[in-house]
Amino acid sequence: MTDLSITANAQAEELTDGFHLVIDALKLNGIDTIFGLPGIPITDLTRKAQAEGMRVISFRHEQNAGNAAAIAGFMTQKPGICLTVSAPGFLNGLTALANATTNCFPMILISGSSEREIVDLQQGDYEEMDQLAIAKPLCKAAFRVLHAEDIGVGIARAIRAAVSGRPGGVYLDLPAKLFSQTLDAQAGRRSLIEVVDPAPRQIPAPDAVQRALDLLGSAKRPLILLGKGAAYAQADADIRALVEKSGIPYLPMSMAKGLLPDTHEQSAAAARSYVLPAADVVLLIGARLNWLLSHGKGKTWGGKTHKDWGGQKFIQVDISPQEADSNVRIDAPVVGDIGSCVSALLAGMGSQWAKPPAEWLSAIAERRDKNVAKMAETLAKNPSPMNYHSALNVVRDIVKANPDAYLVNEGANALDFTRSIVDMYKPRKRLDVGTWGIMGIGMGFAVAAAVVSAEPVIAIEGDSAFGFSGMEVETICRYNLPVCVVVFNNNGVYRGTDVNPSGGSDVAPTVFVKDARYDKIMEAFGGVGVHATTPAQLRQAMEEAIRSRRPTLINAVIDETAGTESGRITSLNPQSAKKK
Ligand SMILES: Cc1ncc(C[n+]2csc(CCOP(=O)(O)OP(=O)(O)O)c2C)c(N)n1
Ligand SMILES: [Mg+2]
Repeated sequence: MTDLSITANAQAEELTDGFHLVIDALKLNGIDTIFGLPGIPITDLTRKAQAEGMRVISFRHEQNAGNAAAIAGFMTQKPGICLTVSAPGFLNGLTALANATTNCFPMILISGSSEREIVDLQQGDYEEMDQLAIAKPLCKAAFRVLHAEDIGVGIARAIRAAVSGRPGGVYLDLPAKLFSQTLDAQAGRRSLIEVVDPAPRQIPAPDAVQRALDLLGSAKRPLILLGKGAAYAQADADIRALVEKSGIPYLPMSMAKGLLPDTHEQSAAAARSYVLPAADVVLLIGARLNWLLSHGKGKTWGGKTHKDWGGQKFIQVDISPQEADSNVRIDAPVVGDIGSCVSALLAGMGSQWAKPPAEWLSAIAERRDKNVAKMAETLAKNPSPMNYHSALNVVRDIVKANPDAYLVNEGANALDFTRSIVDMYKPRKRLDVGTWGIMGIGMGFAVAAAVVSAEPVIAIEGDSAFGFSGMEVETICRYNLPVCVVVFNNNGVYRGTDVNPSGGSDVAPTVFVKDARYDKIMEAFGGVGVHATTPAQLRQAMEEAIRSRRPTLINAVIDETAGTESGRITSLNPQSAKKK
């Protein structure tokens, strides 16, 4: 070796570059997984991240990678990372970023982008797009890094923005040129930031806590509503203690199911339509009064018309001070992180807290028992073809026997029936369409749940819902994930029975190919495909899937007449004033 080459080697060792700084910054902050899809300019970033020991999960479409990142964020309280190429890849990931923000899931969409000078002069670069400007209104925060020495700050800001306060989606724009910029290795290391306390606790004000307790204590018919925010908080023991110490009946929102086991004696889920209008004081914990709760007013709450106040007083525990009064008056806002608020409420309740009046509890129990008995009768039927109930009776048993399994769920009827029939037993196990009722989360969520937890995943999918992310069964097979997809195949969107009103040869807009065999898609990639037309076949296939942990897709044939338009939310469909 000549002296010259020794010097060159020594120099090479002392340099780092944009690629490595991004990876080092993520790793320094405990982020060990990237969900993404390679291409210019981030292909080498995916390779180098894998080489540096990160888990890089490659998808077939960025929206699914984005959904995976978002739900990984929900599960772990760390921002899930989605990595995409510029313009089209970025846009494909953007739906997931916006959905994450709406649902308060922490994620960071990192997209490569084209040459700033060319993009800004609109000179027609490869995949030219002003991505930062487009992302800004759709997420919680958006940043761009132009110099390698700022990567550490960029990643730190993105992490803080994603997880602090109300969590959400963050966009991080990394122009192609950044990756090959070099920096002295030591200076590079010094430029990185290990974020201290990224989601600081926010302690509620004592007077706000007292106001809430005074109101709650005065209630004759109190009710607790647990939202997704309560599930996210990972304050499971305190939340359970609060519910049990207060003796107050509670309702879990969809993704809060399992925070306490759905079979808990204080659950009022089976008497929902009774308790909402009848309650006089409602304690909202990490639940927003949006459309999913009929905006806290109207007939659901005992109001006379759809905008009428039902007369309830509300206590709202939320991380965001702006949430109160969004729809109706909040009499006692408690602002802080859910964990701190719940423990403050719990401490303030002391040891003498009086349980709610017995009439209230027995009125709920009576309705609940009646509805549960009615449901048991329906579930026990065995019609041919299968309907939602007979198929979900099986899923209900399988989830009961495997409480650690994740349940991913999307569709309309396939969603609503699953939510009401399948009990959950542990926190954060139910992952679904969330605030928007968005289709397409299925396979992204399933992949992330399996990758993050290594637990089995059951995905109950409407046949339409499945189509939005169905190609990811290849991803499930490629990574050999313990995912059991059950497609509830009723030949279409809501039902398979619509006919073309014009009499033309096209089928109706809601109808798919009849008797499709979705199980064959899984077989194409080496997984297990099962065609199930009876509950017994469905049960056997699901049991085997859980036991074997092999990627499985069960095509569960459901009566095509069984569903209703939009499932439980038929009333949201606008009606034409014109008769034909
Ligand atoms: C991204 C997106 N596109 C469209 C919709 C409208 N939509 C709501 S549910 C649904 C599919 C319902 O059919 P399926 O999944 O087969 O469930 P089923 O009711 O038939 O059980 C659609 C298309 C949506 N919610 N999200
Ligand atoms: Mg369907």
